Amino acid sequence: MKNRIEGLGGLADPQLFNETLEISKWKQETLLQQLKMMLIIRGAEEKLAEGTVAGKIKCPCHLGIGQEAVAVGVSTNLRSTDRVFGAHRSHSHYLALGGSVEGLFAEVLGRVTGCSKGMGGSMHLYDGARGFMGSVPIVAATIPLAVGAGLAAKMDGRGDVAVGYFGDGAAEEGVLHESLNLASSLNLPVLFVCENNFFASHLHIGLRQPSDSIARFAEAHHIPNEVVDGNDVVAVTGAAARMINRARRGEGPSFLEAVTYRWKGHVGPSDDIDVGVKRNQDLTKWKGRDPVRRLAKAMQEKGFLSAERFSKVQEEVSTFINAAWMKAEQGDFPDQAALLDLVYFRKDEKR
Ligand SMILES: Cc1ncc(C[n+]2csc(CCOP(=O)(O)OP(=O)(O)O)c2C)c(N)n1
Repeated sequence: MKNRIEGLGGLADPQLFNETLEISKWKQETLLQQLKMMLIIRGAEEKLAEGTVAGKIKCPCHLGIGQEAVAVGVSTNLRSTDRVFGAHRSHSHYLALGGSVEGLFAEVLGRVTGCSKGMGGSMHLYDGARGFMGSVPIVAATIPLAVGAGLAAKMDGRGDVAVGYFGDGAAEEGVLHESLNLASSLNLPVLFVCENNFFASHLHIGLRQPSDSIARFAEAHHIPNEVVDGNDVVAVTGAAARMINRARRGEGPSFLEAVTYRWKGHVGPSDDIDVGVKRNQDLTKWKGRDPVRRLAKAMQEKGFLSAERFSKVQEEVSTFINAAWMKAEQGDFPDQAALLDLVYFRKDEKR
């Protein structure tokens, strides 16, 4: 197509940016926590894939396997009084803030013990105590909610920030542009995080846009922005730290474009090789940019993590995930009355 530019350059090429991470400036303890969290997110999503294949999960699950570094890098810089909003692919956003794995599993299994009392499923996760104010599958709908939370945080004056996660597809909704405009005009403490995984459902960005870069929209609204390798947890952590610190200091919104890729199809456990012209070859190449492997390798090379310790961590995570699944399966289903009691808000009711 005429006029098409490749704004992301090398970041869009999975044969590049797959080297070992540069971790020398980072604390071993933080890196180990990040590695564990990425393993938990991946393990939990693999369990969800299994549960779907086994017919135990009835709700649609949008898996973000391959994209773990984004939520983990951003969340490393957040505190529980910050306000975070996700979308339809938000298991990682909820878990990286410390959301309960059992609560996630119980939710997708429709049990009362779920994080949304079994009424929401995979796309309506919530953990207010940890600052996860919810995910909503109406594409781009949570972006203005994050801006509203940013306005509230500014009025409260405690240095809290609001974060809105969304995909490259959501950037095609007008509300993103209205949200960027308002956040910029009112100088609100909002971090816009775009996980650019190139696809909106089944359509590649090359078939939808004249450029594969999303941060260009932030430029138009005079919002400082960075484009990073979204499969490098250290790069994401560093960029998010700069942006969140600016927001806490009252210096307004920022826009982080994290370039990544999802290993699974748009929804459910299959690879969806049918989704785009080159996904078949690209998927294999993108697995070379695996965020978990790259961090583990860097830690091993620096002597921060022995092969034995890594196996032990993987084993611990796997035991933890299996136990959470078994417990979640034991939860009760909600009463039928809950359909009306929990889905509609009644002002006069205590919850
Ligand atoms: C307003 C609205 N339009 C369309 C859809 C159907 N839909 C669900 S996800 C999706 C694609 C979203 O792509 P992106 O924002 O890039 O997120 P990703 O799935 O890549 O994580 C679409 C079109 C929807 N849920 N809401």
